[in-house]
Amino acid sequence: AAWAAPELPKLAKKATYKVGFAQTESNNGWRIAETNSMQDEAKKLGYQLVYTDAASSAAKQVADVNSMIAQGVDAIFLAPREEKPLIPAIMNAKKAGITVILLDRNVDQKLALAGRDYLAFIGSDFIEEGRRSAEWLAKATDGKAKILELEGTTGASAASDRKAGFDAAIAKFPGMAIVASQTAEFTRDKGRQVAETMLQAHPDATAIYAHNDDMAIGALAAVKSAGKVPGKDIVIVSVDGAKEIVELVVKGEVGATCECNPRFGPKAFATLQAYADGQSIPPLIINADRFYDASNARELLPTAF
Ligand code: GYE
Repeated sequence: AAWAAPELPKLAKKATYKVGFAQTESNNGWRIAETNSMQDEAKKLGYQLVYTDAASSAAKQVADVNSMIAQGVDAIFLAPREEKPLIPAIMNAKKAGITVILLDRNVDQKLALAGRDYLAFIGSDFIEEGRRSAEWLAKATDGKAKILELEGTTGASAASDRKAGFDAAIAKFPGMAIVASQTAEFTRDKGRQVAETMLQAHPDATAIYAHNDDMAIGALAAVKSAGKVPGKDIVIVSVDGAKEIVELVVKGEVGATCECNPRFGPKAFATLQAYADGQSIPPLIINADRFYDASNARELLPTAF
């Protein structure tokens, strides 16, 4: 088992900090919006930001965090790609006396615990996002749907929890079933490829649930090239709520999307400052997500990321 200090590292009060932000990858709009938000806020506060991009490799992300520790940063913001591989890096930071805040994805709570091994997790309730997507779909289809599911990155909390929440909710509807489910790694390209194969194998599918907007947009292209009419033959629901998909909801090509807001900067840095000020920080800081469908997409579009 990883070595764990009994107490969380303290953070001294300083006028300015050198902080790390260990990003997972930059291959979708959501990630770029998150990075921009973190960089903007650091700049606003006059903090030095050590930014790394793990380029979709958990191993590289571990090395990135270890290098931040070696550089003596005051604190580390980490968006852990997967739930397990980043645990040793989190424990290393704790041992080195560096405050860690996890952003957007969490780690396995049996192996490293928020509030004990790292200060806090800030992000969405992914189980709830899955549940809300399922419940919207149940309403939209009168509880009857043959669903193709595009899963996010295997081992990522955002993927496993969005699946768990969706599964639990559709279990209450005997007319709803997932007929195929496969990872498309949260990317648009794989979303299109996987949806294409699935649509060939299941020409009678009536719905697509994608764990993020990028995969949904890829799937939309696959639906069209299969000669099906999105919104009529196939209803698509996803998670993230990027402007690009909210526009597609307005157009009626995508049914709905559950928001997962990537603008972490202000909250992330405010949490760090509150901790340095001696305030007690809740271990789980959960963002409030909106939900976009035909009833509100046009009105909310200007405020989407
Ligand atoms: O939904 C997806 C991104 O971890 C919440 O990861 C995040 C997810 C987000 O790549 O688009």
